Amino acid sequence: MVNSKTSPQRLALLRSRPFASAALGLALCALASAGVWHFGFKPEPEVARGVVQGAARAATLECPLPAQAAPSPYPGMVWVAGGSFAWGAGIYPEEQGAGTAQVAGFWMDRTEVTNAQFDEFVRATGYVTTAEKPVDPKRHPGLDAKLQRAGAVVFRAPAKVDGQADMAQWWQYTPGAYWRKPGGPDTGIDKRGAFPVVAVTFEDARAYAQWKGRSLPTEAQWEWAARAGQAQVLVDHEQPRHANTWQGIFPVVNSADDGFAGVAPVGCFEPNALGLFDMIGNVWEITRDAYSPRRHARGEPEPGDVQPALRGGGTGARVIKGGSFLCSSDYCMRYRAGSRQPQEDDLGVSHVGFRTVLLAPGPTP
Ligand SMILES: [Ca+2]
Repeated sequence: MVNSKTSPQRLALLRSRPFASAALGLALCALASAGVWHFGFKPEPEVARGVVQGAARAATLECPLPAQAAPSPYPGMVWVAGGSFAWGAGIYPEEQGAGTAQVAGFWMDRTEVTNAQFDEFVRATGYVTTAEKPVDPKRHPGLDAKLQRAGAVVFRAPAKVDGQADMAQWWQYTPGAYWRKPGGPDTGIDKRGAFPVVAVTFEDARAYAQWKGRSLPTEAQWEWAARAGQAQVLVDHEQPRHANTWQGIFPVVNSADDGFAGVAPVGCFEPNALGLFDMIGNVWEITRDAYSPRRHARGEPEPGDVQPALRGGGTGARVIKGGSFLCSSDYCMRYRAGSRQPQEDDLGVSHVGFRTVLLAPGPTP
């Protein structure tokens, strides 16, 4: 982002190691956009413990999905008819409009990919995710040895915060965290098969999609699907009532008025007009598009438009969409179809997941 508060030093704090790329910090810094900060609040016990995956009050472990409104030749996917729309949401600089995007029709998962679905993939292929492998020193030269350990970035709600400058107060690089242990070595996903898989990277998501014979959505496909056919620039930035976001004072008080302090199982909120669940909130979703601060309707950024930090020795970054359970009205209003953030390609985070798309003929009338 695209935010004056972002600096390599702060990013280093986030991952507790020197960043070779600014991307993750940019992504997480989403959360640092503004804020009204209040100190000394005593959070709910669930929050103080740092809920990563779980409900605030009762343990909602699954939300049964309704039958699909229309028969689908691809179970679990819905048809998104093609169209064109004006880019832009206009809250943050990187969201500004850039002309018109045209999207051909495609099929899309109606939910985020779940732990159970990802487990099928891993069991079938033996795939090992990025977070399970030590960091490649060639991709992150000069990295402290202890920080080359396999792991992922985990959100932990602090009991209190001392200013907003240090995001390491709630983001911690956690060795041993990966999709089966998304909060760290002492956590797990037992009984959480219906939750979206998190702590996966672009490479992991792409591997899953390829295994399914599918692909990851482009930013345009994703945004068009989240808009559910609204072609005009979206200006509304009200916090949605029917999505898993953060209610309260980020990051210390989460009233969880929507029922969830952490990640929710997929499909717990009303779907959009196309029948797609959780496009807004819950977890950010990885797209196939390389990130640049400016939008491009056709996907890949133009050569001169990639951030210098993302070229050369650093890793790439992809656009992620839709916000997460951490988006709040006082801090990160990214619970919108037009929101976008960069996410480092080789770093898993506890609030980032994905869904897949399929290019195939549409339903027969
Ligand atoms: Ca919530």
